[in-house]
Amino acid sequence: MSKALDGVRILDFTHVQSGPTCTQLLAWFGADVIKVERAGEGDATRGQLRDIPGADSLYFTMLNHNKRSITLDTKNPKGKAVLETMIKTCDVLVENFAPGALDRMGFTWERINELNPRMIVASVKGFGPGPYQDCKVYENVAQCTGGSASTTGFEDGTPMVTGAQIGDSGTGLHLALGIVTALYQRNSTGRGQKVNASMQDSVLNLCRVKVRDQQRLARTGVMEEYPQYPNGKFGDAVPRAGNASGGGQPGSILKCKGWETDPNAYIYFIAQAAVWGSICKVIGKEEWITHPDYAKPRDRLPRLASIFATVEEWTKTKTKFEAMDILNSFDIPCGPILSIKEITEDQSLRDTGTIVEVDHPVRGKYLSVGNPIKLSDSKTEVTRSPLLGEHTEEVLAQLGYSAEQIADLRAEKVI
Ligand code: CAO
Repeated sequence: MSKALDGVRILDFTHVQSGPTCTQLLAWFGADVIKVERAGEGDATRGQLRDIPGADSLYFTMLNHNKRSITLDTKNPKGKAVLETMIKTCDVLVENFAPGALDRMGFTWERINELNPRMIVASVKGFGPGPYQDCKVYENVAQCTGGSASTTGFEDGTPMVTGAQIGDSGTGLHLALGIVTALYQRNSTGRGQKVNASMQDSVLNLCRVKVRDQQRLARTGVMEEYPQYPNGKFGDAVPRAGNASGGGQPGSILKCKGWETDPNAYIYFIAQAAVWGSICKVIGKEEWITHPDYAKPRDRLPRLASIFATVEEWTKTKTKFEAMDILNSFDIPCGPILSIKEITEDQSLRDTGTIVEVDHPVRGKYLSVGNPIKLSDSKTEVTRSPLLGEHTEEVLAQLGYSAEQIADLRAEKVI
């Protein structure tokens, strides 16, 4: 079966997480992704958080599937010449170096554009133009500067980062969309362009509802679905909302049977207005269906804490899976708190390729998250990440280098 991005060649100059998640997605859609790494060490994540001595870490293997790897010293003049050949023959260059690194290497946008006017140059940076444009950034810095940390956590606690890598993988996703959009536009213009996604911007895009709330707060001084209502105080900025729902339907995390010993025996319960009657029946509070304090969504807002406490008396009598089944049979939206262990053991996620088992020549079999985006005409087959420089000879030969030239480059430690 053909792949959606068959024929697209990517010069993958990415490292760590944000850039590699982007190019991995493009590889899953069929692009030929050639990862350029420094000889000897390669992407720093190959050696980070190692669980098997001498084997590429899971951090690296899980972010670099379906790619080829070449080693190249791009600061050496002969290495630069190889890179120039690659620029001339690739469609997209993706990088997430610290600000200015590509320019310092001699590959400014103008230079790349001169070498290949059709090339798309896609970059992740921590910040867009402005006071912080020159700063290096990692995941949690982006979460803190993009609005996520100040709005996550409990009212009486510190700002909190989330386990979802919204700064890195979130930005990688944004960048991937920018790249395929630029490829599409190139069909009509014939020109490449720059694609920039900053980590702060991407996190903020994911925190869009909090910007909504900031303006609601400024106008009305109160937000009735937040846990601060009706008894707490609102300041002038969007507060941390605990586990309250981010949308128009109130929700909360409630204890289930076994919560005393199992840290994940909880369920997220949404008191959706459309099924209020069913909720009342399930928890044995039929009188709430018509009671003036509970019948309408607005009446319930000042009573949310006590309503959820009452629902919790019911959820505590069920396991999270029993509660899920019963509530869903009444169309009541809810979700058990699944541990990563439970998720990785979930057969249905394996059946769809969202959790995959991959074989690696050094580490053996390991689990990974597959492609979460399913295309019916472009199925993803996850193949292992490349060993450092595994494809150097192969790629250079494709670029027209003879065996002798390749041997010279190796002798001079350029590759
Ligand atoms: N050959 C020769 N030199 C190479 C090379 C190669 N193949 N690949 C990289 N280099 C050089 C770069 O040119 C750079 O050199 P200079 O500093 O002399 O210009 C150097 O390696 C280091 O690059 P870096 O500054 O990007 O790496 P770092 O480890 O110091 O910083 C990071 C890492 C992630 C903080 C930084 O790259 C960054 O801020 N990137 C943008 C934001 C981002 O993507 N962050 C998310 C990372 S995932 O959490």
